Formats: sequence, structure tokens, C-alpha cells
Amino acid sequence: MSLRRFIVPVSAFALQGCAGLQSALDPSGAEAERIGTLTWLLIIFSTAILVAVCVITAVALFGGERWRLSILLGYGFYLMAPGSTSARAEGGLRIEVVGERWWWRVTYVDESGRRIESANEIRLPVGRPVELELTSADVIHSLWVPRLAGKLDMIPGRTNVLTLEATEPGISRGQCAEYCGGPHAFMSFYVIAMPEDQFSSWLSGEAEDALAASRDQAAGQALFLSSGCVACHRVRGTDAQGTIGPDLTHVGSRHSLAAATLENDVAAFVRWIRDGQHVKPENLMPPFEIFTEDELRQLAAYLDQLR
Ligand code: HEC
Ligand SMILES: [Cu+2]
Repeated sequence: MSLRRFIVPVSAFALQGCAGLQSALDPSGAEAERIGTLTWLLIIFSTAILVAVCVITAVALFGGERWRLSILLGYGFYLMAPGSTSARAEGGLRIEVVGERWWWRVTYVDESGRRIESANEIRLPVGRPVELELTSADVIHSLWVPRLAGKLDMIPGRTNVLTLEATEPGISRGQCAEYCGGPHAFMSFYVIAMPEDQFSSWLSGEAEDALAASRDQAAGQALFLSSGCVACHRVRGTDAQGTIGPDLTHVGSRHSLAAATLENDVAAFVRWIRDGQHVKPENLMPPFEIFTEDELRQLAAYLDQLR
């Protein structure tokens, strides 16, 4: 039997009910006409949805791997496309983030190419896509801020670009998402999204050298400069020019210490210098058991005012 010979009698039979003396689908009054229009709209739209659901279900059940993946992939490209191109178009600020065992070296490169180094915290202007150039100094790490974007690996010798665009001001937490040895679980950081004007004044403050130590902090600074800290740490504007560990020029103004392991206050500085290997086992800063309690407090007070 041909398809037409089958469909014609069947649909004629099915539509029988539409005509007739008592049918809403055969209106002969203004009110019934409006109801009729609504009814047909409802039928057409719900049929379209039903057909779409059936097609998707059929593809999911019988479509085979390739079909299913291509649909998902096509949709994925469409969904993820805007982020990757918009930052390049805007130009301006770039942030280089280097994964180190077990902390983050963060360098802001502004419009004029000026490099401003910091660590363990990423600040972003709200509402502007910013490119993060990710790489690693040692093993493979991975940067993940679940509230802002997907994760992206940091691979030695290679630069991966991740675009972040914060839509509201506030703090989010990020984590290394690729096991990288020892204290990997303590390799976290904070992302602080700020309104554009606050961000630019923060960045120009961050570019400044460290504040000169006040008379109260002079003892702490002298300890810092004479105890070997300078081999690994830089405090811009002083003789401390080490680059192995985090830049400490403005360490006192960061949201946390040692890659979000400790809060940031005087007591935390004391704990870090005295018990760093206990707080974050196997981290690459050697233990310092040479200081008296008084000296520890002086050192901590000096670091705390580096804002
Ligand atoms: C051999 C190199 C080395 C020396 C010497 C060293 N540090 Fe560190 N320091 C590091 C490394 C590496 C880290 C990062 C540790 C981590 O978070 O995994 C660090 C982290 C820190 C931090 C936390 C920074 C941040 O961004 O949260 C402070 C504060 C600090 N060191 C102070 C000192 C002081 C004070 C001295 C001297 C008494 C000192 N360091 C000596 C390598 C060193
Ligand atoms: Cu890691």
C-alpha cells in the first residue's frame, strides 16, 4: 500500500470529530473563533516540542556515538565561543600566572608593558574579560576557580590562555586541580574581583615599592635582611631581591598566606616562619628555628605592615 493511500483515509477519519454541530474546532461565533485560534496554537507548539523531544530521545538511544557527540560538540563550541575571543579584542591588562611547587607566582602586565609581581592572589576588574597566561615552573599544575571558569592545566614549557570575566565584585577561592606532589592540597588561592576604579588604584599601589620601615619595624626589617630570607624573597625598594619564593613587597595586604593555607595576620606570620613545615608539610621554604619569640614578633610585625 502506498503511503498516500494509507494517510488520506486515516486523516479523514481522525478529522471527522473536528466538524459537526457540537465542535469547538468548527466555530461559528466570534468567541469560539478566538478559542479556536488559541487551541490550534497550543496544538502546533506542543506537537513541535513533542517531535523535538522524540528526535533527541531517538538520537540518544539509536543515534550512535558519533551523532551524540557531534550534537554536544556543536552546542559546546557555540556556548564556549564568546569568552575566548572577547579578551583579545579588549587588549590592555594581561596576567601571567606561573604554578610553582606549591604556590602561584602572579605577574600583572599593564597596557604600557609594566610588570608588577605578586603571589597567591589574583585581582580582577569586574565586567572586563582578562586573559590569564598559565604556565608552570616545575611539574604540571592546574588552575581552577569553580565560580569563575573551568580548569586549565599549567604545563612546563607551554602557555595556556584562560579568559576570566567576573560579573560581580567579591572573593572566590581557587585550587590547584592537578596532583603535583606533597602539599598539593594546600596549593590554593583567592580571586578578588573589584569594581574597575578600585582595581586600577589597587594596581598602581601594587606597582609601588614597599613602604619604608617605621622606627618600630626597623628591628624586624634588619632581621629580615640579615637572616637569609633575601636569598629567596624580594621586597622591592630594599636589598631583598630573591626570586625563588613569593614576592613579599605587599604581602601584608594579601587575603591569605602561603597559598591560602593561613589567614593573614601577625600571628600567622609567626606560625609560618616558626612552624611552616608543620603547617604545610614539605613546602619549599626551609624551617627557621633560630629566632627567639621576640624576634619572631618583630619579623612578623615588619611583614604585616608591608601593605
Ligand atoms: C630557600 C628559599 C627561602 C628562604 C630562605 C625563605 N623563604 Fe619564605 N618562602 C619560600 C617559598 C618557596 C615560599 C612558598 C611556600 C609555599 O606556600 O608553598 C615561601 C613563603 C613565604 C611567605 C608566605 C608568602 C605568601 O605569599 O603567602 C612568607 C611570609 C615568607 N616566606 C617569609 C620568609 C621569611 C621571613 C624568611 C626568612 C626568615 C624566609 N621566608 C626565607 C622560600 C624561602
Ligand atoms: Cu598542584
